[in-house]
Amino acid sequence: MHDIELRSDTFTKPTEKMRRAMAEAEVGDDVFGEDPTIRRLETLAAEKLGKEAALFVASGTMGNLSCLLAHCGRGDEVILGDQAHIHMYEQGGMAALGGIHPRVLHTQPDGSLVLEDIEAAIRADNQHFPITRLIAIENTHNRCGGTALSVEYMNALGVFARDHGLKIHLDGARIFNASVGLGVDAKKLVADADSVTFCLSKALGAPVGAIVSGSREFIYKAHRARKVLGGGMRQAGIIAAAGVVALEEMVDRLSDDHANAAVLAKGLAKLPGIEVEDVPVRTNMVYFHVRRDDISAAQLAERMTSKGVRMLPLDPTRIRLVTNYHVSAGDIETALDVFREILN
Ligand code: TLP
Repeated sequence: MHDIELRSDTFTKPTEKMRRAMAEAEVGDDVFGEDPTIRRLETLAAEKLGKEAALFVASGTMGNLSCLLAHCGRGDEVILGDQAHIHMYEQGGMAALGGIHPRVLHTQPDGSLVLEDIEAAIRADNQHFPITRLIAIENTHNRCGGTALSVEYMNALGVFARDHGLKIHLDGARIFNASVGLGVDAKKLVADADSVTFCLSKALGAPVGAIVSGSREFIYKAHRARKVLGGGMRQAGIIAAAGVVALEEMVDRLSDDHANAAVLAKGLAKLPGIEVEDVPVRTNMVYFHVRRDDISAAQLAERMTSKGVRMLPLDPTRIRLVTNYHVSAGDIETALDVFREILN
């Protein structure tokens, strides 16, 4: 039996078609703006999101930080959630490298921030305070179980931000999971965001890379930020080629991952001492708690791994599972059999 990899969708490997496209990619020096494959990827990505322009970056983290640096100067403030990936897992890059001050609010279980909470956090014009510039939001929301924020919420946030003279950055690492999960065009989900990052190297299966998108003027600034972060890459069309295939061929199939996650959640919920976290919109993640005296989350993960099913324990009781391109419906049944064997 092959290992069933449920730790993350970042483990996905490039498809045969991606590898072929990479081998055959036309390339040039992208720092001179002369890599045709990167240009093609950026044009395609901007079109998919209904934005004027896009920029290929090395990773989601680089994309988010390039955007924050483009929106904010030193001493400016960003309002974001305490469960946001940018806050939890990006080394505080905005503060470390940009002198940007985070204003952290409670993330709601559905991944949203309450507009009244944001309003209360906006700084008055006073020499003692930083200047509030930006709201950062995440969709799908990783630590909130991969659930998706709705178009209605994003629209309301957009109206609110414009009323208060603030910009919105969307960490849309998995924005196409949100779009497929909600059954709405990604364009609608990002229409109110001034900048968006999404990842090619997660559920979409490309080996490397992410995209930043926004207005032409914004992308000009993000491009400068990418350069100072060391992200000016030369013949990177060789990796962008896989990104083109990811966007053209790997979006619609995300519904398979979501269906597999739903089956997994349902099966797990039947096991003794297992509490599956409910989410408003199930995409490709399942978070659950091990509430038993005889086995901890780490021990369960270890025993599952020894039987070929890999998962990510996050704290003493909580485990994350992420369905992905390499996990079939049959694999889900196999994984559930192994869970039953260990827990029943
Ligand atoms: N998330 C990864 C790792 O942090 C563990 C994962 O496995 O989920 N935004 C969101 C919402 C993300 O989930 C991630 C990565 C990023 C940004 C950062 O992307 P990379 O890893 O490309 O820098």
